[in-house]
Amino acid sequence: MKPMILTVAATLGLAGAAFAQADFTSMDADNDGMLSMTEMLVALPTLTEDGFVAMDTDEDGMISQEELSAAEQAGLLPMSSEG
Ligand SMILES: [Ca+2]
Ligand SMILES: [Ca+2]
Repeated sequence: MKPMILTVAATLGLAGAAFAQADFTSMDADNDGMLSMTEMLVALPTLTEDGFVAMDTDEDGMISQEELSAAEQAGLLPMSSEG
């Protein structure tokens, strides 16, 4: 999955940024600008560790807004049925 995600992230640009902004801000409970697995699970109770790792394209253990946006565009988020 990772090569595909990286391609999406590289080609996405800012296309999904506006959409992801609201979700990201609301999900970032401690406002540190990054989403932890715990924070992701609040919004996405069905998220698995594998799913989290798949989103974490730079493997720093946290999801950035760019990573969330890329995951959204790649259809990795359980909540991304539309939009
Ligand atoms: Ca956070
Ligand atoms: Ca990351």
